[in-house]
Amino acid sequence: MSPLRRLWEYATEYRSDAKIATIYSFLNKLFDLAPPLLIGAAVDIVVRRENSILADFGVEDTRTQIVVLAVMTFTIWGLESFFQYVSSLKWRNLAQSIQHELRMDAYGHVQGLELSYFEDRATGDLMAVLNDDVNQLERFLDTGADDVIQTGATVVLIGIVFFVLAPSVAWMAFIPIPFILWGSIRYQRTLEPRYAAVREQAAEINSQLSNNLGGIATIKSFIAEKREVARLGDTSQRYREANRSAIKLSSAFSPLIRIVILVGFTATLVFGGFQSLDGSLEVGAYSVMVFLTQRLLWPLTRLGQTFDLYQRAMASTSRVLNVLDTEVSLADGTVALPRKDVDGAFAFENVTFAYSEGPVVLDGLSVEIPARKTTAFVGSTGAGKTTLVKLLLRFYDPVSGRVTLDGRDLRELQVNDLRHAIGVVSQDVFLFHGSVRDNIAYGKPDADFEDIVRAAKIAEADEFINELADGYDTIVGERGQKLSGGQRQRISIARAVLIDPPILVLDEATSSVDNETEAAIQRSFDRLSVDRTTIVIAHRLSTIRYADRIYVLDRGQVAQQGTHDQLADAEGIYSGLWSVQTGEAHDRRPGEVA
Ligand code: TTP
Ligand code: MG
Repeated sequence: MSPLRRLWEYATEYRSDAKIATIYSFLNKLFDLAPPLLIGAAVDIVVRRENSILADFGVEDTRTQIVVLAVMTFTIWGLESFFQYVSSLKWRNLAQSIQHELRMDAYGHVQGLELSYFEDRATGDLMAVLNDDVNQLERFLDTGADDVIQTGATVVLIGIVFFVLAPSVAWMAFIPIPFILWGSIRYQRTLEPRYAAVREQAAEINSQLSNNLGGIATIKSFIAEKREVARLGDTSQRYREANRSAIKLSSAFSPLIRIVILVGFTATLVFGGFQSLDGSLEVGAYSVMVFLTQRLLWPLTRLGQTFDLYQRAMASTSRVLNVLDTEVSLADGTVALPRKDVDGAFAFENVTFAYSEGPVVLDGLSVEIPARKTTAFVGSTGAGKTTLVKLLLRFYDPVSGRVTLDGRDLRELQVNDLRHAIGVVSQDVFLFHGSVRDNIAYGKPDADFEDIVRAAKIAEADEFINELADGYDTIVGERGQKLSGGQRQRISIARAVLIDPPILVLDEATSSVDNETEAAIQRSFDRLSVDRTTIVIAHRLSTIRYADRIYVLDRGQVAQQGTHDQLADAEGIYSGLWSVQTGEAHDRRPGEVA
């Protein structure tokens, strides 16, 4: 389906507006083409006096005829201006509305897509679609659509006048039109892939820019500035080349059209002239024809620009509509789970999972996470601990096996209810640009200030927040970059605490704070985790020492499980880790003295 068709199918609400705008454009052209006829009528009055066309309508007196004509002229030109105004108003507002709608729809849709979609696509690329590509549409709808309709109207209206005036020569003026139409369609087909390539390169630049600006500190610290400039240079060069190839073609259009038009124009001039000389064509009709041929054919030269706008807009529209057509592959469940009914017992039953095409991360994992208890996961880096959390939140579905909450498969539950029940402090803390207070209240925007402070106290964050320049109103910067790692982490703990969820997940929640602060946070958690399902992931075993049950993960499987005391005494990974962390095991080199 052509992008325009797709857009039409999409913009159901705006179809009537588009139709009205089309009518306005048509009327605008109708009144715009009237002046030559009015001039003709004026000449007619002066030459034929009491026998003029107006006299046929019953206006006998020549002076009155002139006045009537003047009133008509005034009205018609007035109407032309009026319809020019309303058509421009309608088209431009239509452009704004469709653009707004499309942007909101596309963003809403993208937000609803599952996480894996975002992992496979560069953020900058998506940004280009949601911003640049949506905006391209405006350019075409603003003026292009109006142009196309007015050109079409010109051809039809002048055609009618011509065939009424002088059918014997009229066809000559129309000779170029089939060629122009044929050429335009060919031209569009060739141009389409070229503009698609341009948009792709534009997105590429966008994603590179957003990536680089996000990683500016890394670029600087590895003195990679020159390399990055060169890399961007390459991308920009490709964009330029893609555009060049489109420009080469699009610039040739107008001149070619002009030549075809010239043929039609000259034919009318010559053959009309011959007929006129022979006396078979009225001199007046001949001059009107030559004059109108200009008005008929000239606007067609503008088609080049219009098609150019059109192609650019359609290349972008396709990209936006493609995003809108991306289907959500994680289907939402139907069973509601109000927060108050959540018990909080999770179970992984023989779960196997891999990220898209990647290697197996969880390999037939079976784990019980009892309700209202603290369950800990340890294991080497890359063992699949964070992956486990992502499955709990149903960011992904297992490849086989199932994950249940209170005995129900997560796939049955309404995903919003599920996530509403879980508070997560994730390993990669993300703060939004805004105040400390807004960041803590992110999961509960209507929270009272006292509750925010209480949550901050539990997270051992209140003290440092009060020392910030504007306290709770301090702006944290993009991604919270104006705060230290440990500060960010504590804000994200406060954020999870504030929503007071029945299930709390702490993935390396205290890994960036000092031991003393960690111990203080730990004491808060000990109070918090009473009667709450708490899942703790930590490398520092002191953090999970008092968990009710500890699972040791190794290569996507449970290697060991038990309490700290049981595991510390048993032979295995855990006791090994424990002795390293408590300093009982030393990896000494030969000859080294203890
Ligand atoms: P994680 O589950 O993130 O490992 P982890 O949380 O146990 O490790 P850490 O202690 O360092 O936090 O990743 C498990 C594997 O999955 C790892 O090999 C990387 C891979 N992986 C992907 O392939 N795609 C992804 O999007 C993620 C997050 C991980
Ligand atoms: Mg992890």
